[in-house]
Amino acid sequence: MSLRRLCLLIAALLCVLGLSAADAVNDLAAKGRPALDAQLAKDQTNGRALRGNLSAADRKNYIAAVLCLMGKPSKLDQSKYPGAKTRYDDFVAVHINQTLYIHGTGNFLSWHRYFTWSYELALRNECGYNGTQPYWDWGVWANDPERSPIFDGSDTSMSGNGQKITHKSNGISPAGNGGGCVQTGPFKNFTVNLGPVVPMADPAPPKNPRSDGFGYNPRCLRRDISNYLTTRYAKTSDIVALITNYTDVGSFQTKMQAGDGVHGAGHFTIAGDPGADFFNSPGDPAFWLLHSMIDRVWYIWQIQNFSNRQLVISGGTTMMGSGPAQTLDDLIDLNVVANKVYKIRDLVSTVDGPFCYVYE
Ligand SMILES: *[C@@H]1O[C@H](CO)[C@@H](O)[C@H](O)[C@H]1NC(C)=O
Ligand SMILES: *[C@@H]1O[C@H](CO)[C@@H](O)[C@H](O)[C@H]1NC(C)=O
Ligand SMILES: *[C@@H]1O[C@H](CO)[C@@H](O)[C@H](O)[C@H]1NC(C)=O
Ligand SMILES: *[C@@H]1O[C@H](CO)[C@@H](O)[C@H](O)[C@H]1NC(C)=O
Ligand SMILES: *[C@@H]1O[C@H](CO)[C@@H](O)[C@H](O)[C@H]1NC(C)=O
Ligand SMILES: *[C@@H]1O[C@H](CO)[C@@H](O)[C@H](O)[C@H]1NC(C)=O
Ligand SMILES: [Cu+2]
Repeated sequence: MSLRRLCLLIAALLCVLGLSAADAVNDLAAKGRPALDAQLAKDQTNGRALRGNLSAADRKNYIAAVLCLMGKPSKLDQSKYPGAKTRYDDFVAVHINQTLYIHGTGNFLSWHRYFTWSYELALRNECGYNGTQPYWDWGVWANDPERSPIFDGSDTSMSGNGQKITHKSNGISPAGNGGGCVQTGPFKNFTVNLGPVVPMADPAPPKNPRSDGFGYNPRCLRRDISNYLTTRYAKTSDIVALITNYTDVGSFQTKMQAGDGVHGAGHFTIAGDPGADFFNSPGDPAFWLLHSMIDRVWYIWQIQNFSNRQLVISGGTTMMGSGPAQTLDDLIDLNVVANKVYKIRDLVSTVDGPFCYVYE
């Protein structure tokens, strides 16, 4: 019996809404499932985690765990990272630290998969969460993200848009429907501590006392949600085209991160501060739902041709394009937010290596 992994048996606890919803992205996910299930059977795992839509009760549990993480002390050296006050901030600091080596690079997908999974693990192990990481399917609410269950401002949402203020474009999308402080929902009192590093929001947030962004700079969470980008680049048809048009990982990950790709569309739909700051974006608690969807899109792309889309790598090791090519043996080190350093090759399958989850 394989004891390589000990997966949590929590599948039955999750209430996945709208599972049979007629949606072309879900159809692709279903089409790839037999290959994934065959791999699961081979591994003799004793359970699997389902990432999916959460019921209202599960959303509240998820939110409570996130607030718990935001209330726990940082594990980072406070002399080097004085702005990292909380355990939540530790994740933000690790992302700021590695930003130039994890975007537009060969490790973009695997790095963020491990990062999001480590966050989910922290919610479970450090804050007693018994569910899985939910995702924000951009396509489902492309016409009106503000009224999606993610951003409707209710107590089961990730809080709503920022207060409407007069402001200018962030350079990627025109001024949206908010721009000011988030004043609804569970994260209305949340304090952003780190950054900014490269703020694109207007008006600009106050400068960080340190040039590396690791100084203490408490301020409100701001968002500037609108449907400008989701209606252009992150509709269900856009997601389907991304999954079906690109057959090699290089062109797939490049399109995903392009100016008209789903990754930027997701980030700049949240926008604001820290949402519109490439380095600091995990400081918005909706980041994790966005990156879980990035991970889901990669997963659906992978299972369209399961055996040929795991151990493949393309791209360089720095955002600016310099440096050697990325290899599957390069390491991913998340410092204090994960306790193990993995090779990329161990992080490419959601049902091998440390992972054992499927998307529903
Ligand atoms: C998630 O829930 C929404 C609303 O119930 C539904 O429209 C959507 O299709 C669901 N998505 C998945 C992947 O089940
Ligand atoms: C930032 O990266 C450096 C170099 O890899 C490392 O020594 C340091 O521990 C990292 N800090 C964080 C917060 O991850
Ligand atoms: C999951 O956690 C929530 C909140 O602590 C609790 O109400 C629920 O009973 C737990 N479910 C299980 C099956 O342990
Ligand atoms: C926000 O903070 C105020 C003042 O400290 C408090 O009264 C209120 O309950 C808090 N709201 C939430 C949602 O935490
Ligand atoms: C996908 O391919 C179709 C047909 O060739 C094309 O019209 C569409 O623009 C492509 N979409 C993307 C996202 O590349
Ligand atoms: C899967 O990928 C292999 C190698 O690139 C290719 O030869 C094969 O046609 C693909 N199969 C499908 C179903 O796309
Ligand atoms: Cu990132």
